Amino acid sequence: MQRQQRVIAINDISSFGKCSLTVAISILGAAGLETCAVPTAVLSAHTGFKGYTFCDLTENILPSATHWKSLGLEFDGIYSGYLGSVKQVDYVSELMDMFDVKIKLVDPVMGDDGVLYDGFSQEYCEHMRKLIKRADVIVPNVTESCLLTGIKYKEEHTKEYIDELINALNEICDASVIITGINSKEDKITTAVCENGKTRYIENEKQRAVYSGTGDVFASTFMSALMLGNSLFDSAKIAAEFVGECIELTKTFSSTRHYGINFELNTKSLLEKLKI
Ligand code: PXL
Repeated sequence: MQRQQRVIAINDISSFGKCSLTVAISILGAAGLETCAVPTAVLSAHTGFKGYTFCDLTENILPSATHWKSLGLEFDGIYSGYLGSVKQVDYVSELMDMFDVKIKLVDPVMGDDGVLYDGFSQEYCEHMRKLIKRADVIVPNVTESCLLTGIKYKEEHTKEYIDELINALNEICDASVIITGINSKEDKITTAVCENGKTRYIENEKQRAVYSGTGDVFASTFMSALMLGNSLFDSAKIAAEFVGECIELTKTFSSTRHYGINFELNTKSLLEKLKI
C-alpha cells in the first residue's frame, strides 16, 4: 500500500508578510506533499516590520518530534528555515538526527543584502554552521554564505567570489550547495548549484524589485520539486523560475517590499512546472 510523502517543515508562522510556514505549507501542499509543521515561533508579522509580536515555541520542537516517534510515524523529508534562537538551532540538529529521511534541507535563514536579520548574532551563525553538517542540501543566499564561512560580504558577486564561497561551504559540510540571489550580471540574477564538487549556474531575468520571503518561496518550491523526484539542478531551475515569475506578477500589484510576493496567484504555473 502506498503512502503519501511527508515533510517535516520547521519554520516560524509570520501571520503577515508571506514567508516561512505560510509559504511552506501552501507550496508543499500544492505539490501533494503532507506537511507536518513544527512552528518555531508565532509572529504578528515578520521581523522586517517594526513592533512585531513574538511568541516563542522553542520548547515545543523536541516534544513534537518525540511524540511522532512514539506514534511510529515515518517521514520522507525535513526542511528547516527560520529558527528564532541558538537553542532552537541545537534542537533542530537533534530532531534531524531522530529521523531517517530521503532529503534534509537546511535554509540557513540569517540575513540578506550583507546584513543579519533583526535578533540574530554571531553566536547564532556558529550554531548554524553545526546544523548544516546534518543537511543533504543547503540553500543560503550570498549574505548567509558569508555569515557561515566568515568571508566578507561584497556587493559585486564575481564568479571567483562565488567559487570561494562554495569551496568554503564545502569545507564546512558535505551538503550540496545552492547559492541564491547572485548579482553577477547587469540584467540577470544567478543561482549556483554545486553537487559532488561540480558547480553549474542558472540565470534568470533580473526583476529589479525586492520583496521579502522570496528565499522561502524558493526553498519550498525547490524542496517540493526534489521530493517529487526531480534532480537537484532541475529543482533549483524550477524554483528560480517560479520565484522570478511571482516577482514579475507582484510588481503589477500595489505592494511593498515587506508584504512579500503573490505566489498564491501563480499556483497554476507552479503545478505545470512540477508536472502535476
Ligand atoms: O523570510 C525569512 C524570514 C522568515 N521568518 C521571519 C523573518 C524572516 C526575514 O526577515 O523575519 C520571522
